[in-house]
Amino acid sequence: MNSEYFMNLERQYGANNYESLEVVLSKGEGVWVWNVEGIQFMDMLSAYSAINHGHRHPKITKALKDQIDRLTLTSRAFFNDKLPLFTEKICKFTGKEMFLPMNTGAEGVETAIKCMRKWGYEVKGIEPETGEIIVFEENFHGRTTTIISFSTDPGSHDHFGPFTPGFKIVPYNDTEAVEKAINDRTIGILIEPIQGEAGVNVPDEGYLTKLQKICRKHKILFACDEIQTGFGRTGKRFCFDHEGLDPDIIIMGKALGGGVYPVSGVAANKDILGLIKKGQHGSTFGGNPLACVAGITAIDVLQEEKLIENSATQGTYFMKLLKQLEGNSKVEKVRGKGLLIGVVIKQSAGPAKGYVKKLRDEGLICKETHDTIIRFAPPLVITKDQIDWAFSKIQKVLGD
Ligand code: IF1
Repeated sequence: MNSEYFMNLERQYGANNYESLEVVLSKGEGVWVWNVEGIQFMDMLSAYSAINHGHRHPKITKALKDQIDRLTLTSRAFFNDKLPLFTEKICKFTGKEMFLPMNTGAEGVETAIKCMRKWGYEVKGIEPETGEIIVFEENFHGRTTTIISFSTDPGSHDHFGPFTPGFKIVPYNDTEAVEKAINDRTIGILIEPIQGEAGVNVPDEGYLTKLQKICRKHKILFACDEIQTGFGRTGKRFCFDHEGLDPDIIIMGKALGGGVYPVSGVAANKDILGLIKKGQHGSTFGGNPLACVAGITAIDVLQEEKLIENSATQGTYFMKLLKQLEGNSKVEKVRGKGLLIGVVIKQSAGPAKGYVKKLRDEGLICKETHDTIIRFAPPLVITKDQIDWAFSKIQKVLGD
């Protein structure tokens, strides 16, 4: 059974909601993956930053195997002996007082939206069910019906209505637009510190600081979606750390699961998260012992192996190499932070997808976003030698 067989089988029985790159993976280790024919590729996508620790990190897989042999799922009808340790771990890691665990990123965002609204009505005194959350053009926060209600991407949004009201969409990287959007029903701001899906859209330095200040001035909440940018991806613990910020709500997911298991959640102080009372929110799988062990070990490995520091070091090095291509016949611009890097392909050089296929043929897999941007986001365990190897392939495909 070769790659063709598997792709055809999926095309026959699977819903067509993806246009996957034609590579059928069956094994992974560290920054490397292998297809069913045994050909090796470097993973430069990391499952959209969920594989920050590399594929099958031995400490993480061991912890999960041990836990699988003890206890996997209890529901929150009962306590288990891992969730308390996980909540403590996250609170110490984030500096927040409370944590609410969920599974997927979208559920984390939904949780944040519910918390923000409750705070808006019960603390800020906005008339119930009328509040507004400010969000940004080209945002990506997930796929639920409420979240796609404020998506500006027609593919994510159109024909999925009726939509959830209560969101005001303003341009990204524009503080005036935010000021103008604020009124007496405004609850807060929900933002990605770097817009991933929009094409690794890095805002101006100081922009997030200004947003936090605006929030404090108007006594509204500042919520950061760190699902893609968190846990070292951008060379800091969270992306907001680049500006020394302290968002009221931190939403995390992806890499929190150590590349194995869906783990997400929201961290905030008691004055916000404490408003969610018994029976008002939850999840069958959220906070299960397996998820908690994944989360605990993911944070331990991040710290023990200094993956955040490595992301900063290798990210700076990789960026310096890639910048050499800027302004050549194919590359318009290179942007990003840490190991979250977007390469903008010139319109005249044709669609990014063609280069993604050529890179795959060279043994490096990545993914385009929109028609013109290639995202490079390798696991944070990547070494300098591996970056050199990757760059030699990238140079071959994107160089003059
Ligand atoms: C797909 C994009 C990345 C996210 C942020 C919440 C979520 C995501 C900032 C939801 C998810 C995904 C989902 C994945 C592709 C990927 C993606 F291209 F679609 F935008 F990473 F850039 N907040 N991002 O980036 O998390 O519910 O998926 O766990 O195929 O939809 P989720």
